Amino acid sequence: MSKETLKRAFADNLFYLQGKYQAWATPYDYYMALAYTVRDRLLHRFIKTMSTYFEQNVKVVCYLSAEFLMGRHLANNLVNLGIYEDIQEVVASAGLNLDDLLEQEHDPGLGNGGLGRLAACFLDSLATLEVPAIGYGIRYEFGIFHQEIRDGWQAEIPDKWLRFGNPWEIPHLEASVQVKFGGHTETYRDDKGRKRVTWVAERTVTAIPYDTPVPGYNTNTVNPLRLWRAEAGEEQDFNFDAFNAGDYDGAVASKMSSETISKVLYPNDNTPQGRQLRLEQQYFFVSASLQDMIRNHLRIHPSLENFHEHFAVQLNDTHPAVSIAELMRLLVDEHGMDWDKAWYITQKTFAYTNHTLLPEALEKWAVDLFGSLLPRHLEIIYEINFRFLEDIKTWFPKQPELLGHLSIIAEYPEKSVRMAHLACIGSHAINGVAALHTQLLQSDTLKDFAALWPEKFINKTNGVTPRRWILLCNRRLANLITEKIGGDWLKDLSQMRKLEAYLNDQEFRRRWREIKYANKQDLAAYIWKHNDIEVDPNSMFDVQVKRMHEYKRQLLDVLHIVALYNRIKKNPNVSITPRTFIFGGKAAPGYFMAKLVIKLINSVAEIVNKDPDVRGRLKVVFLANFNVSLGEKIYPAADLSEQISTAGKEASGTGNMKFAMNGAITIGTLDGANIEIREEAGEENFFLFGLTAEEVAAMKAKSYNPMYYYLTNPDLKAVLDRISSGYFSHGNQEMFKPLIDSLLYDDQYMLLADFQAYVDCQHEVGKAYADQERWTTMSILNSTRMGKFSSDRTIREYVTEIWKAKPVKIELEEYSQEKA
Ligand code: B1H
Repeated sequence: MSKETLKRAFADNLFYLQGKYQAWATPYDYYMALAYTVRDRLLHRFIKTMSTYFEQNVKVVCYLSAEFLMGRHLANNLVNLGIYEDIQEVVASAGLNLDDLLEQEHDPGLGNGGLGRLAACFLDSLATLEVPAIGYGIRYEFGIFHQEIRDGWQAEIPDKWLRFGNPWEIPHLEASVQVKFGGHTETYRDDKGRKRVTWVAERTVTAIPYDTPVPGYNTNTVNPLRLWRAEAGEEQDFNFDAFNAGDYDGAVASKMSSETISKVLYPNDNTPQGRQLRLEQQYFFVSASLQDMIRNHLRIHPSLENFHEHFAVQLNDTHPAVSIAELMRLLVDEHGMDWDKAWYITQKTFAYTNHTLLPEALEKWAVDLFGSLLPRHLEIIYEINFRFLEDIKTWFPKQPELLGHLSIIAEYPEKSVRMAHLACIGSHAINGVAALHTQLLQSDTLKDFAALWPEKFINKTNGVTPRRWILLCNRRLANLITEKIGGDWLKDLSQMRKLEAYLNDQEFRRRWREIKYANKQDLAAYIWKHNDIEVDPNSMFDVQVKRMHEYKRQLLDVLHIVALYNRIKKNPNVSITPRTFIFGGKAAPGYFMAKLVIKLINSVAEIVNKDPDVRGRLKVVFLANFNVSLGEKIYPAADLSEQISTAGKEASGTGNMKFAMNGAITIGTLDGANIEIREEAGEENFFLFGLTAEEVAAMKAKSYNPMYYYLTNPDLKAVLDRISSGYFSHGNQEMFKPLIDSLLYDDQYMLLADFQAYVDCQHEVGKAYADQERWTTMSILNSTRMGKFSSDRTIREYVTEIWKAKPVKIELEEYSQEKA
């Protein structure tokens, strides 16, 4: 790939695709021209990858997920193709700045948070490890809303990410499939006299695939992310009868309603929306994806009997769990297979990842709703359940209570389909996403299934891709690492340990600190531009960025800020380590308490930031619209990573890993992957506080009384009283009352029980930061010891232990080598 060729292609694309001369081109035109230039280089590898898979008849991993939070593509593609520096020069020779062009790309937000971003990191690792894989999901027309802060409150703006075109996707109308909904079932006898069922649907929707190439780092592999868009089935395209009768909008009404299926991502993280449209979305992409697999399989195989030897299908939470009933329907009803054989294939095909222990987050569908939308699937689920419970009766004749515990159908409070039960029964492997989470699944959430099939349960601790989360977002650090230990760490993150040889090298330590400082200066400039707040890069950047949720306890962080503020107000000369508190995160639009916490953060910021007594020692900043690209600016600039969920509530967390890789030190509870991060970093390099999951459960069991802490801890009382007094709300004592009341009278997430331990631990953090030598050592060791949390490690485990797939080398021919 010569620079001359790239330069020529860049200029040609501006002219032929954007239709512009240089003189008239906008930065967006240049971005598009560059994107097409890069896309052309990806396509050779993409097509070769597909044909190799086909010719070699390999086993393909299919990752089914309602969310793929990919983040911007351009910089990632440059990095993975190894042409970042060349393109930087090409762009500079046109008098442009690459960073400016990269900022033009709309961040595709087809996910809520960690679950969607995990799917994206996995695709990066799969391609990097040269594993044949395809991501299947939904091409939402509107992704996660854009968040603005107005008068301190969150406002939601629709995310029109496709408005200016998307150069990264390729639609394949010729590969469309039909997806049915509603109607009823009928039985008949086939030519051999066997009883069969057919589903007479009420309506059909066309699913059109859009493929986005996903390149591996430094490999020729480019795997597809295949996202489905819903279009009205042909018969619904246009109702001429209605049209001719003068009913113009009626003529397109059913078309519009079919097309709402892929219209918008539900913006709830960790809380399911029990709406019919959500179930329609789930079935829509599941059915389209399975039909796609079957069609591909039958191109090379005479039958579906070996389907499970060629497809490993991973269910990213229960959102695609209706897959199990759909594959049964396709095999039995559409392809005439016996039930038992079909069931064997189905169980061998699927594996299920659970991502949450929160009971309210486990998906359940009312049987009536389910049956009216998917009548045949409800029958199939009843049949699966009947056969399963018959087995249970024979195996455990003396434990009739097991039937109710294990049944796919819940009877109370309303008759519903428990999707996690369906997923467990229909899969050969069930995994949690961190060691503690898997343990709690086995001892609590799914304990009856774990007792039944202990061998199905397996832990797969999450990971994140070091390409995006170090190389792309922190080039300064990446260059230093590569200078010292060479570039192999990008494919084997455990090599970062080699850097520990420089731990006592003064020059290295100085550069380590300089890099963090420079990253903090960049973030300070961003904050100045977007929030009009001046922050000091010498202060500790204390950061909590993640979705807003009560269990994540952003409110505990605020209580600490107010505690520090109270100390300053009592004695303005008190010595405290200067800190900049940085928050970011979206609240689900209907989640009142989460939105009120955003308002509180902004209200505290308003008072604290301008109080002369504070003298700049505390600054509070809420950064609007936290997303992947804002994360790329924040993680490299953080000193302290806040991972303070109530123990037992955060399944894993993945932001915790991104912070630590970039040299931030964690203050955290023994929750999710924090436990393993602490194990790897060393306990002396981690600030631990708070109740353990076991203690939380024990305290709850003994009836927890938050009021006790309020009445016995004067500092805590002063904090809550200051908020209640209206001090941060222009005298309005009602504004934050719901938050204070929830703490005093319920405190489901035990903030008050952990308050003092948190404040004390933060005091230790402040002392450690004041000792810059100590802090530097801790920072280096956090970063060098995160090898375990590369998603490459996670994916290797899935590949060998669950999917049983093999890497495949993609060879490029002469021609494509050259054009590439
Ligand atoms: C996680 C979700 C989630 N767990 C329902 N569950 C959703 C549930 O739209 N919905 O209905 C959306 C998302 N997300 C997160 O998964 C966990 O909270 C994190 O702890 C974990 O790191 C992440 C990836 O495993």
